[in-house]
Parts: sequence; C-alpha cells; structure tokens
Amino acid sequence: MNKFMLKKIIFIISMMLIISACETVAPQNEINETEEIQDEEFKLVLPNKLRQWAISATASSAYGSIHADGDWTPSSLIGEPDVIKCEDDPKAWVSAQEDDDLQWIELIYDKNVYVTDIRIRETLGPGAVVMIEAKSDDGYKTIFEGTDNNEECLDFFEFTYNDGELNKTDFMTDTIKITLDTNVADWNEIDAVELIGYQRNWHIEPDGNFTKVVLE
Ligand SMILES: [Ca+2]
Ligand SMILES: [Ca+2]
Repeated sequence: MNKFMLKKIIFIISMMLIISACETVAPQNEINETEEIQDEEFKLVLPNKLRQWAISATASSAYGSIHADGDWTPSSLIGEPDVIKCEDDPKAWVSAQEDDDLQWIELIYDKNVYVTDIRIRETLGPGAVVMIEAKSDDGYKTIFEGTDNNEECLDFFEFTYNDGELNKTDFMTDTIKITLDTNVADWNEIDAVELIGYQRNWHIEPDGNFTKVVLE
C-alpha cells in the first residue's frame, strides 16, 4: 500500500468516526432538551397554604372545667404551643378523668380553609386520637378515623389529608373536632392544634401535552 492510499484510508476512517459521533450526540441533545422542557412544565405551582392555631375551643370534658377558662380547660388549647416538657402541665387540655372512654375537643380557627394537614401537639400520654372531623355546611365530615401513631412525648400526631388525587378536602372549614380514646395510658394531654390548608380552591386540568393548576 502506498502512502497516498494509506492517507486516503485514514481520511475515510476519520470521516466515518466523525459522522458516527455526530449521529450519537445529536439525538441525545434532543432528548435532553425535551426532558428539560417536560420537567419545567410538570412543576405544578400550587397556592400557598395557610397555617393557623385555634382561636377558641370547647370540649366534652376537662380536668379544669368545660365552663371556664384557665388551667387544664379547653382554653389551654388556644394559640401556639406553650408546653415545653413532656409532663402534666395546666397549659394543656386534659379530660376530667385519666381514663374516661371517648372524649372530644373542638377547635375554631379564624379563616376557612380546604384542609391539607392537622397537627395535634401531644404533651402527655400520646397516641389517643381516634377520629378527626371537619365541620362543613352539611355538618361534620370525618376526615380521619384510625390509629394515632405518635409514640413520642412530646410530639405531634400529624394528619395529612390524602385522597390520592389533590390531597385536600373539597369543602372549606374553620372548625375541627377531635375524638380521643382517653383509655390510652396516662393522662392524654393536648397542648395545641394547628390547622393547615388552602384559602382558595384549585384544580388541575390538561394544557396541551401538560397539566396546569387552575385557581377557582
Ligand atoms: Ca388515659
Ligand atoms: Ca397550650
């Protein structure tokens, strides 16, 4: 093989490698670009959630009194948490008897919301929550019924509304009723209850190849 032929073969092989490289790179760039666009479009921007502490409270029973404010009464549920240790504290609500079957507390909040989360701060004898209801125009609706899985004192029992779709109630509420099984060990003290949700309703709908959030 002479030098000319050798150079020609090297040139042809080089060109084939370059063409092959271009074919490999080009589609990858296209795919990456498409993925980036999709990622951008699929970030659904949801409205901000409002977080609130109760502004008033009532109960079926209270160690203090259900008819007055003060130590171990429903008024101890109002506002932000103020119990700092896992111990008996008059700044928490507790039922009149240590073990007295089912008892309830009802919390009222300033603003109506479509509920997403409820955080119940348990400051003694955690694990007693068995049901949560939210008051709608049609009366109380049960949004949780089951086992309170909080074993820590002090800590929150955190309920998250999960219907597998938009994960918020389809009605507004400013009133939450919580039923506790006070037969759970120890005095079952609740310090405060936080209500979290959207002040404005929304839904999602198709928008071309993508999906968007639509405020109602
Ligand atoms: Ca108890
Ligand atoms: Ca309190």
